[in-house]
Amino acid sequence: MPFSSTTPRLDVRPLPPPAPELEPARDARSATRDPLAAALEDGLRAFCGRQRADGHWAGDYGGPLFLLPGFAIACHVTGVELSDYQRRRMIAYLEHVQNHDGGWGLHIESPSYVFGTTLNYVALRLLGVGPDDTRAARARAWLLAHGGAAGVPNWGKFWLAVLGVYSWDGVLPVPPELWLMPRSVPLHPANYWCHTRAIYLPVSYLYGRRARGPESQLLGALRQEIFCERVDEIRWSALREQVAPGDVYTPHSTLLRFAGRALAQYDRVHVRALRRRALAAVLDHIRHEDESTNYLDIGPVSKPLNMLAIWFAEGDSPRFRRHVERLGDYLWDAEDGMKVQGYNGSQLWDTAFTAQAILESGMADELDATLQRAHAFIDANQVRENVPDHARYFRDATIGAWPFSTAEQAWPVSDCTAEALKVSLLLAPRVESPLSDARLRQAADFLLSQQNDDGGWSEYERRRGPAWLELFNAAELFGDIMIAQTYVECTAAAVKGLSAFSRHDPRYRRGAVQDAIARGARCIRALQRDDGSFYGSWGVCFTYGTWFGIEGLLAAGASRHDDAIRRAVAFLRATQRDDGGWGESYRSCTELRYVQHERAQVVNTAWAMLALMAAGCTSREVLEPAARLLASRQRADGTWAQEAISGVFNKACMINYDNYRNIFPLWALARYHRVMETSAH
Ligand code: LAN
Repeated sequence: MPFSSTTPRLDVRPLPPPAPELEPARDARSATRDPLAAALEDGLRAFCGRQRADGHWAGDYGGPLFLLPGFAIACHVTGVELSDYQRRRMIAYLEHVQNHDGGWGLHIESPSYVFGTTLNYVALRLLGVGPDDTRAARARAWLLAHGGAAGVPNWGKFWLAVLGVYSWDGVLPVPPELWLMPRSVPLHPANYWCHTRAIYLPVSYLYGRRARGPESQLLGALRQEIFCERVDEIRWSALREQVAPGDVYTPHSTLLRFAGRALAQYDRVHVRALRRRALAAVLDHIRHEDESTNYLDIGPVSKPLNMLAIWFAEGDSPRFRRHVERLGDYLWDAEDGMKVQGYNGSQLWDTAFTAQAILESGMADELDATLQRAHAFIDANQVRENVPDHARYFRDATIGAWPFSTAEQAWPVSDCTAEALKVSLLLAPRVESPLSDARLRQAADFLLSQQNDDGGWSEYERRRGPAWLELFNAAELFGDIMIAQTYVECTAAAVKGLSAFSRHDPRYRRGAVQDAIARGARCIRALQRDDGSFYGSWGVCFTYGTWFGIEGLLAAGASRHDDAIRRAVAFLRATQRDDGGWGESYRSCTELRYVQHERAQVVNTAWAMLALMAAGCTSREVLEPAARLLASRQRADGTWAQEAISGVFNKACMINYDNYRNIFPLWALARYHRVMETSAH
């Protein structure tokens, strides 16, 4: 082992301390309070009591089940040590999320996949669980009954290949040479969706070097355990195109198969000097991404992959150590065990929503200290400079924008910018040092710079490549991941943000702002489906998308009587359940049609209520049962319990937004009170 006394260790990053306790309620609350008013008051106080001192709300951002194995493999290959406590807690998590049939899904609510089962089985073993342990044995039985690891999706193949239990010949080629092409070639990774690009980067490095971890007895044992075939009899190259059918969301296209074969041929004869140049270029990009994000990297997949690439390039170097230091930012230790989160958190996003909920509640003065801290967090997390040499590294100018998590992660997002901009304007009158006009203008500039040609917005970057690049999607598990797409959520948020900005600063780039809003609104209209709904790409699902669609159109100046608004309202009315609530299954996201959950969900109910009330609905008959349903699900301590998973990405993978179950019921109840009060007068 290269280390002895100074072995790098994994450390969970501690949360900032809790915010000071709230002042007690001003007036003694009467015992005969209206139960809906009480639900709002008690709920807001309870949730505000969970704020951290730096102003944000922390939350568990787990859900996907392919992240922990990546971390476990990266730590194993590079010799990063986990404490006994961490191992035990991670094993506890894997046990907690194991399905009854012994396998693991793509995410915590998914049926078992070969992908999830292979990777989490390997993770269990790397964490020290023996092959005869019941959890391992049940998982292996499921895996072998489903064809074993041979047919694991491509992403699983490359994780197993760097670990050293799968041949790189079985992985679809990921040539680093693509980075040397002119950027004008559509296939150049610069034109991909940023997450795909960020993953292609280290994978092409590891593939280009055929990197694999040190051989050990454990790896020898794993090779015996995870395949149905004898390993020395496997024809690896035939496995490139073989994927367990149950795992496939996007089948390989003929073009991809053809390209894969051609590239595999090239790989056998590749020009050495070209490969060296390509690897050097890739490494340069990896270092840039690492340094410009403080070694957090854009997400939980590229993070351990970049760490591996640096390890293979440099060994136990200072850069490698910096990587190890930031692994812990992705870990979350909770009742269900220790997991790797989908991001380094959802800090900014949750804070911006919570502040808006409070501001709509009539309790803003009482909760002023909470709002001051939220402002401080939003202020501190605006991105204040572009990443160095951004254009050379295919990054956009991002000055003035806001990220989903923290500014140091340095990957701002359109809708996060829009929500933060909006809430900064709302908070301005009550805070001592509101954001300067110059900073607000930078945020507006960012939004203007990010509009797609179709008038819509993507999340991180404008769409760069042609639609046919989707034919090269080699991650069968997901849909639409090759190029940035236009989303109703991002578009509506950007329109809302720009229209709030234009009221505040009407003269700044007036023509451009108005034009962007009008084009955004046209795009939203084009995204509306025949049944009046909007498909939500980041929340489950049509209730979420429709909430954004409605509010975006209204912000662009549509009247409540606009046909698009009426159709969206009719859609929501038609999906309301007999108990007054709304409840959507995550299958809405994958099946692209509204799928009722068995039970109403507080988060869906809140989104639908917010949307209806925004659209001018004041009907007690519609809203009161929904509000009562929210109140009836509230716990004695004022918070709501976790229900079904409510976030999604790439059509197929669900992700947990821990704070949504509190933020949205509170926001909906707040709006309900306002609406009922005004309609009573
Ligand atoms: C996120 C998290 C936040 C989310 C919103 C801001 C809510 C959304 O409105 C825009 C898209 C964005 C920023 C988003 C994009 C995709 C992410 C980064 C994630 C869902 C978190 C995890 C996911 C990332 C791609 C996971 C890594 C796995 C891959 C398959 C690449």
